[in-house]
Amino acid sequence: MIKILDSTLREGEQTPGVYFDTHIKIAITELLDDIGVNIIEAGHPAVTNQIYRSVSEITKKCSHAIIGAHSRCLKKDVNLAIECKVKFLGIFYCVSDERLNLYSKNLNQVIEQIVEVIQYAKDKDPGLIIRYTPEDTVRSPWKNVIEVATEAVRAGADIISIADTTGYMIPGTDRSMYDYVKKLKDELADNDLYPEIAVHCHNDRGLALANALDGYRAGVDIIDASVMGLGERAGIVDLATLLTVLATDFNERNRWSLKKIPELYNFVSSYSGIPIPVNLPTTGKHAFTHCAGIHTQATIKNSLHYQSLDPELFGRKSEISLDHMSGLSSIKYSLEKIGEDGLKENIISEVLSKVKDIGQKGRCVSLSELKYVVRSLKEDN
Ligand code: HCA
Ligand code: CU
Repeated sequence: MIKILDSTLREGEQTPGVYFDTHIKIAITELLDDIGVNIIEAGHPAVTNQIYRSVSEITKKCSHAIIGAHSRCLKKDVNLAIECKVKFLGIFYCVSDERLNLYSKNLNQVIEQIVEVIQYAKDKDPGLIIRYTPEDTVRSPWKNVIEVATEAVRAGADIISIADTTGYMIPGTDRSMYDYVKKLKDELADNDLYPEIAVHCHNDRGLALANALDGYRAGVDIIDASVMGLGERAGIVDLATLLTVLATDFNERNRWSLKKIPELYNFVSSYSGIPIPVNLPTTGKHAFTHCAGIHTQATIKNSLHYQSLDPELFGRKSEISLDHMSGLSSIKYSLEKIGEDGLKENIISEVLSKVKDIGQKGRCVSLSELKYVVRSLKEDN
């Protein structure tokens, strides 16, 4: 069964300008817990005192999910995370040739440091789940990745995460996450090593979800995501879309309380100051709203004509937009909704023209506005 790691509080807080107070982080943790994610990456305690305090507060609250911290490959970062009493530690260190040059270190020196820090963390807390991530995994030389992953697992890492740090992978090409996961699992298995494998996919090319699903099909154990895909640059995998696709199209039914998702998204949007894009799948304002006359006419008869997901999954309903695209069927449907179904045909046509006029100014007519449109037309007639 796939595990979901939510990184809204860590990667998500790396969105420019986003900052969550401790009590907001606790509320987000509780909502994530209600939804049923497995691991919550709560922050990197070495970054600021506030993050240190929030991570410690979050671990004190009872939670079903495993609470984790992010850490550079340094004992001082590990110490701070352990002080916060996390059960999961994500250590990252890049092994691309360019980075090694930048640090003026060779691969062996870096491996030595990684092994030492992982062993140190395991000694301090043998129950700690350790993930090692060769940052920018997929653009680093394969030889470096396999060597460092092998030694990290031998030193005690439980999870190796494949980071597509720059959103570089493309399904079905020689940059396929599916092939990458298979190859990594196979080569580690050749050495009798079977760590859990995670994927962390950035969305620079808009392919984060596609790559994460590629990883899923190749048998990864953990997928990283965040609310609205918040994170560095174009962010990472959007949590709601990931859970929806896994629950409806793959073998992960009934795993998550999807009805809680709108509450989580509205909350995170309010306190991050980042609006939910109207066209974001499942959570966007327009995710289940039909507009053009042909669409609305068919949808009113049978919502499946233009929908392959059931809005009820998220406690939502299909909606019809009233604007310059509307036709008579949208108008009649909406009039019925406001209890005005007995109007004469000439008034209905006038309502349609008025709605189209307003729509041409670039806005939609809400049902509450429609009542007044009808009232004034009735008075004129
Ligand atoms: C970062 C980069 C990271 C790390 C992922 C991980 C990435 O912000 O430190 O530690 O698993 O995308 O590589 O988010
Ligand atoms: Cu990242």
